[in-house]
Order: sequence, then C-alpha cells, then structure tokens
Amino acid sequence: MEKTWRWFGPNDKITLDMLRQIGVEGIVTALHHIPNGEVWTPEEIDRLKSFIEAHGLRWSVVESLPVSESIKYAGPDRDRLIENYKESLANLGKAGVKTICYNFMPVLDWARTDLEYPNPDGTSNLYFNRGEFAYFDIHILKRDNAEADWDETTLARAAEIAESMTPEREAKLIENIIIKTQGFVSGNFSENDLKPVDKFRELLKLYDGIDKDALRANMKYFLEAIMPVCREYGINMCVHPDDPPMPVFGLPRIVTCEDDIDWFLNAVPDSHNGLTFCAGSLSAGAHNDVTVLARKFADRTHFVHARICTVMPDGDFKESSHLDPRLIDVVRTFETLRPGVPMRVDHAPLMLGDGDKGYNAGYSFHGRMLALGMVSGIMATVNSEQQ
Ligand code: DNO
Repeated sequence: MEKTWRWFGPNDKITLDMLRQIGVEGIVTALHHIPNGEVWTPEEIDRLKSFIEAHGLRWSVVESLPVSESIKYAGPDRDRLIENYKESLANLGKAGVKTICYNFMPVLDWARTDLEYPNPDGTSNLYFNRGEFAYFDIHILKRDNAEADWDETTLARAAEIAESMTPEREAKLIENIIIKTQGFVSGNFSENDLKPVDKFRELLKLYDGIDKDALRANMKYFLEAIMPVCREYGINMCVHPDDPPMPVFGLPRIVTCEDDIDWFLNAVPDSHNGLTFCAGSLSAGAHNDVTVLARKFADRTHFVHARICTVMPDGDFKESSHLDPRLIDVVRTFETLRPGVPMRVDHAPLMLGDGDKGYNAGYSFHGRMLALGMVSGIMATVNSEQQ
C-alpha cells in the first residue's frame, strides 16, 4: 500500500518536510479554505499540488471533497451543487488527483464524547461513551422522543450521568460532539459559533422525513450523476463509512454494515464507485467483522484508513492499538490483494507532548508517527513472507 498522511494544508503545524523524514509517500488533503459547495478551480488545485510536489511528495487522495447537505437531503439547489461537484472532479482529474474520499453522513461526520480519554500509560485517546452520548441527545439537544431511540441500559446510564453532570462537562460534550470534530471536517461549525446547539437543531430539521430509503435514493442520484465524469477522468470515488456505524440523533446512516456496502456498490455498479475501507469506523459496530469485510470488499476499495476500535459490552468504544490482530489481518489483506492502494493512519493517541500543540482531534504527530511505524512494520512483514 502507499503510505499516506492526512495533512491539513500549508498552515498545518506538521510540515511536509517532517513527513518526508518519517516515510510518508503520499499526501491526503483538501482545499480546506474553499467553502463547501463551491467549485475547486484549476488554479487552486495546481497551487496546492505544486506546493506538495515541491516538497518531494505527491497529492494522492482528496479527503474530502465534501458533499453539501442539500445533496444529501435533496434540497432545491441540489442539481446546481452536483454540477459544481462535477466541475471540481473534472478539474481534479485533469490535474491527475484521482482518488476522492467523501461521506454521505447527514449533519454529523464522526462523533466522540471524549477527545483526551486518559490511558494508564500516560497517553490519551478518543473515546465514545454511549451513556454520555445519550445524555447529550436527551438533556442537551432535548430532541423529541430521543428516549425512544435508546435501550434501557443506556437510558439508565444517562440518568445516572445526569445526577452528577456539571456545566463544565456539558460544555465539553457540546464542544466535543458538535464543534471540535465537525468544524474541520464538515465545515458546518466553527469555534466562533455562539449557539452551536441551536444551529445543530436547525441542521437536524433539514432531515425531517428523510429516512434510510430516502437517503439511499439521494446517494444513488448523486453517484449516477457524477459517474460519467469519474469514468472520463479515471476518478475513484470512495465513500467513508459512517462513524459510529449506527443511526444517531434520529438521522439515518447508510454506510454502516455489510448489507449497506453491498447496497451502494450494487446500486451503482461501476468500479469508480468505491469504498474507503475505514477499519476503525466499521469496527466501532459490534455487528461488523472487519477481517471478513476487508476480503469481501477489497476489489472496490480505493483507499484504506488503518485504525481499529474495541467495543465494550455497554456499547462504549475506544481506539485500539494499530497492532491489534484484526488490523494486522486487514493490512495483510490489502497489502496482498491491493498492493498500491493508498493507506493512512489516524485517531492515534496523544503522546509525548502532542496534547499541547492544538492539533485537530485524532490527528496527533507522535501518535500517528508511531502508528505509521507499526503499520509499516506489518506491511514489511507481509511482504517478506510473500517472497
Ligand atoms: C475522521 C475522518 C472522517 C473523514 C470523512 C470523509 O477522522 O476519517 O472525518 O475524513 O468522513 O468525508
């Protein structure tokens, strides 16, 4: 696999020169300054591409070319936005950047309740506490009928959490769930939002009446519209699985399990319609066996996210070591079946001073460097076994 790294552009505190020193071959990035829905022009694409190449690296993957909410809920301007999307794709294709990661998650991208959950060894990790997430849904968001979406055990946990909740912890939950992660991935939120919860409620309203079937139909409509451009320029679209892989806040999620993946691959049966195999997102659902899924979907996987989660009996989950045997198996599968496919690590621990640097959540330097070292070791072992 090609060793890639998610880099957030020339303002990223982690520089391309640093990345060359640690064995990174390709860059995963986006034109983060262009507002969601606007066309990525050839000039802007070339500027970033030349910058990357001047540092001896290549722009391997776009993550993400964001799909506007209106395309997801079929708003009145979706066709105009799809035309813009096609134009951006064509411009990327002409520039030779041909692997495009995106997601089809309404409103939220990935969500965690804790961004610095302490590990016994002094490092910290991302963590999803199901009880706190339900607390947020019921007591902070105050969503109509939220209780009906949670099981008894989780409701009991949320009630217990409510008894000792503090305003500080509430503020932290809001920051973690809807600002810190979403701000830089979906662009829906920024640190300057004064009333993020109100804004969040407004966004959720856009999906009133949109169920799983409707969201699927909208994804199919989008994919069918862009496939001709993808074929013309040899672009591979790779949808990122939903994280966590379950419906949240009453929103449908449609890339959560084997059936879902089968559905969208068959709905638009074109090799350019593919998957980002994020072992981490899929493994956050106890229903998924990532080692089976990796083998099954290898031929339609155009990008790999190497990380893995452990789900606890109460439904909490946390990011595990990049040496987890399941991840070793996933890496072996892709290294064997898809040797050149781009791969990046993420959601690695904060360690050795990472926590003071203000990195985007999940995108530490030392933690990711260690993770990349581990995954590179697995790849080297697999290759030596094959000789
Ligand atoms: C999380 C990332 C996702 C991913 C988007 C792709 O760390 O893997 O936010 O970039 O879902 O659109």
